Amino acid sequence: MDPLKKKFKEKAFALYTSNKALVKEHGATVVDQVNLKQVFGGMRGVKSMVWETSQLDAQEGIRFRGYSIPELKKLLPTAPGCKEPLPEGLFHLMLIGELPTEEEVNWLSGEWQRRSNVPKHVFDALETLPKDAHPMTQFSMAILALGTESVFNRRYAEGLGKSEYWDATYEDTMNLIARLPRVASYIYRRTFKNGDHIEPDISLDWGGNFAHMLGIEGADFKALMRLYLTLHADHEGGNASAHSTHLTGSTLSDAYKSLSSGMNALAGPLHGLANQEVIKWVFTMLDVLGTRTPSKAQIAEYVQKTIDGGKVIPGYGHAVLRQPDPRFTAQRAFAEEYIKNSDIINVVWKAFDVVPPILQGLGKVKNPWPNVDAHSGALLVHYGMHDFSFYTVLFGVSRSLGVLAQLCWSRALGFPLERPKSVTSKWVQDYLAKEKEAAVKG
Ligand code: HAX
Repeated sequence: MDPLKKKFKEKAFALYTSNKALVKEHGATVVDQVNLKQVFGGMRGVKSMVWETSQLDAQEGIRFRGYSIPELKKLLPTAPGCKEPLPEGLFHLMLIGELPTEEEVNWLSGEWQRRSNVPKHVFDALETLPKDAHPMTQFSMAILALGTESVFNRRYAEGLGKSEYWDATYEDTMNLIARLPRVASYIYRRTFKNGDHIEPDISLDWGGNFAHMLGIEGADFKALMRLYLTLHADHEGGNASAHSTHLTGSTLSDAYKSLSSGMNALAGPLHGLANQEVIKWVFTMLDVLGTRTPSKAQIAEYVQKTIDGGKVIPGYGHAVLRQPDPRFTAQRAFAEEYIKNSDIINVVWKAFDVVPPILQGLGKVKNPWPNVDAHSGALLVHYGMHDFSFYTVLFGVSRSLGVLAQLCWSRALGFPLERPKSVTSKWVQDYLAKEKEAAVKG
């Protein structure tokens, strides 16, 4: 058994045992109540699932196993000569709840390299799609095609016992994460670079090798990819990509089908596709205004025009957060440190000053601040990646780290099939009528 799996097994067994006792003793304790607004309003804030790898605070933002992003930037191991954290380190932290040593992170980089071979039929399957199929469609399909290798499915068919589900899921998780950079860069190069593919560099770490295979060389882009893949990895369990992965996984569907579900949710413009929409919105604005260096007043006017057209301002707002997203702040700090004077980044920074007061003025937007997607496109454009429709794939490669680490936990903790109760509008009307009648009767 590999050292990471061995540690996971110890931790998971301990938590499984203590959770069983906890639910036995306190199973009837009420931890939340649901009102009608939440029933009709996308279940905002309803505490109804367990997610071990990270937790979101509305004011403070995300904490991964208790660590904030600024803390992780200091504490996670880095690649030689690079200041940004290695995403391998965050995966280790999310999976077993401990900060990794440099040795442990190097082991993980090597392990993912060892497992990274993508079967030929996955590339063949991608080649059946037209080149202009959206990269997220290609990505989701490629993940399903990788699933022919599922260890869980093979062992389940052979009669795998419940107590071993986590073991096979760990194997699928490690294989799948290891293979995603190769698959994603293949999609990028076939769609945007005439199928001129780049072989992996096995001397590099997971994120560095991904940057290399995308074909954007230079230490700074590798640093950006390591940071990007760390920042987008997890955002607790209720967001649409995490929840879709979790829900599908709860049927004992394998890690590949579960992640593919999550990626389909990420591909919506209210979620991960917002990173593509932000940069499209910015460039359309620059075209309409006829300048690459608009004033704040010009941006404000365009923001108002977008809202008047019945559209949202992409990259702003959040279902849970009520402050600027620390993932936005971390990307801004990266730009301040690595990039001197970029027109496109200046536009994003001006928008940061202009958009929130306008959204606040609408009186209905609960969070007028930028989210994770407001900044990432400008950084990618700066380093020469102008292919906006690929951006959500980058997000997806990163998101695999959190949702698959959690899938291992869900299996280890024996989480059951998810099955909340739904009601009809008629049921709600009848329920309210009965309540009224009961109140009248006293
Ligand atoms: N621009 C204009 N109006 C906005 C807005 C924005 N950025 N954000 C919210 N609103 C509007 C909503 O559309 C809603 O209007 P109606 O009542 O007329 O329907 C009202 O304000 C209340 O919405 P809310 O409660 O503040 O926000 P929700 O929890 O319903 O939705 C969203 C959260 C992220 C979907 C929303 O803020 C939005 O559409 N933002 C723009 C898209 C975006 O950036 N998505 C990415 C979010 C982060 C993420 O998941 N990344 O992957």
